[in-house]
Amino acid sequence: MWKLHFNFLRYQVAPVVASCAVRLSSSSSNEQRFHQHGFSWTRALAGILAGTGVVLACGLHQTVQMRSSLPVISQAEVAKHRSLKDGVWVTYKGGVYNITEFVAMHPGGDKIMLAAGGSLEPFWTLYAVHNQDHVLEMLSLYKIGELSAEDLKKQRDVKSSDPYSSDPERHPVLRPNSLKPFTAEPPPEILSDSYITPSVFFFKRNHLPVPQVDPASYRLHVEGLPGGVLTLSLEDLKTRFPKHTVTATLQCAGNRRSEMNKVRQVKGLNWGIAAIGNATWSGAKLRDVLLAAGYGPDVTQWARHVQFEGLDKDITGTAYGASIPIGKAVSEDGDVLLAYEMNGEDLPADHGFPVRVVVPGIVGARNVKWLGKITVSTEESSSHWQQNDYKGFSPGTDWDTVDYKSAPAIQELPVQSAITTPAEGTVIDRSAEMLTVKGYAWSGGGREVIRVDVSLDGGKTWQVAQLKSSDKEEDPQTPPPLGRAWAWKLWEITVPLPPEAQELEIICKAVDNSYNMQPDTFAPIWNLRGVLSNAWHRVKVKISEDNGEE
Ligand SMILES: Nc1nc2c(c(=O)[nH]1)N[C@H]1C(S)=C(S)[C@@H](COP(=O)(O)O)O[C@H]1N2
Ligand SMILES: [Mo]
Repeated sequence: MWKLHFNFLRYQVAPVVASCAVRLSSSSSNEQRFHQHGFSWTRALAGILAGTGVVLACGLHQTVQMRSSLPVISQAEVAKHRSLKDGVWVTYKGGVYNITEFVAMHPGGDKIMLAAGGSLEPFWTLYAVHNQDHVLEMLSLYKIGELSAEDLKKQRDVKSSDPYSSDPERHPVLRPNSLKPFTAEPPPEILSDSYITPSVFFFKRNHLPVPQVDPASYRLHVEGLPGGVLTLSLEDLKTRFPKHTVTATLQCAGNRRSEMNKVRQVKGLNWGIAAIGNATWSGAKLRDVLLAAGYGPDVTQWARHVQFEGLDKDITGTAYGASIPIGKAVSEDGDVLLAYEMNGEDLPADHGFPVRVVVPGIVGARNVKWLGKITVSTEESSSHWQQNDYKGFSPGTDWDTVDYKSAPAIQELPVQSAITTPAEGTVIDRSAEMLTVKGYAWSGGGREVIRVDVSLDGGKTWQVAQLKSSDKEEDPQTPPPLGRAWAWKLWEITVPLPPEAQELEIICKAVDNSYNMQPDTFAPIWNLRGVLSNAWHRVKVKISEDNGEE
């Protein structure tokens, strides 16, 4: 007989915030005991075994007494164990694991049942991003045998079980934050090379494998309106509705998280300053499609939100989802698009082919890609990403106290700017005499950036940068209508190198037309998920005196 004592100290992170202690007893032929011994495992295990796909952090305490030799087990035998009654067995990298106890005790552990009697790999690749070692260590507790060599070979032949295997090629210059799912940003200086960010360089933020959508059989479903369900093909979307083009900046809620992370650790991808881009988007107006689906003045009496669902799904069939307020969706000035083109071409696979929502002025997360369904509702999207992520909290809120229900979902983003060149640590030759600083500036909600201030001396003195709304030398662009400034401004300033200085601390800060400004430091805006990270951007460079050019 053996006993397991698991002490789940806490479930730290979204989507579940709860505390529980689980005591579990089970039996097997070996007498083994698992004692308390500091060992914590996080995201990946919970993602795989509890199937939530997101972060749970638990403290698990154990001492493992390894078995000396384990029996060889066939896949046919493993396949007989796919229920709590018969036991739940899975294979991973040639090992056979009896995870019955884990499933039995774990609330919400039903999703793991999809792997029962078979291989864990597809689930692993879908969810495991971090702490794989910890997961393996955890799994090792449950190991009961080795998969037969023959069956292992068969498994390896089915490589296509990797749900990411059909993800598109990406430009090698992109700097990945994670590969599966793929998330990446370009080198910052690329952003200021052109007013419109080329699609290949545009940051990519996927939560799941890129779905392969056949444009011919693609259907968009619009639900929740008196007109019944409206189903549109891609052709319908292109021909039945006027085509609109909007230049809009898209920014991830986590852009510049790495700077906030330096104050105190936050959870999330460690984005630099380039999880932002500016593109032209073309498609049908969401407003027009909702009108065709029966939207009328009476609907505003009850409808509050428009929900979107992607065609990218996790192993349980749950799609990526988000919602926006109905007012933004139906307003003539909201400019919300069901876009089928980016920068004049079909949407690239990574950016939502064939159709994505573009919600100008609103956080990236609501700009749902690979759009499959639109639902007009009294409720916000119930998706994890609307309810338990992408929200801001006080610097005093930690994972033990956070209540996701207490904060609204992020929609409009605050004013933002950053220096794209020079890069941190650049050495500038004194003989250059002049220094050019470049960057981007943008604000959410259609608020126009009206000024960018730049300092070379850590904020003691300031100069105003020149703003650009196109790539043309002279900038004859008429300003956007009030409240509809969806696109960023690039800015630059060329200044003489200060004569005495050996080192410069370059700072930029933007002001929007509501006179909102960026905070000077990150500490007061720190939040546990590292979102809304918009403090002054600071870059230190050195000036070298020795040169042969005099
Ligand atoms: N269907 C779907 N839509 C999605 C996402 C996703 O993972 N799936 N990620 C969201 C997030 S968090 C961001 S920041 C943007 C990123 O868009 P991009 O990859 O085109 O830059 O897409 C949003 N829309
Ligand atoms: Mo994002």
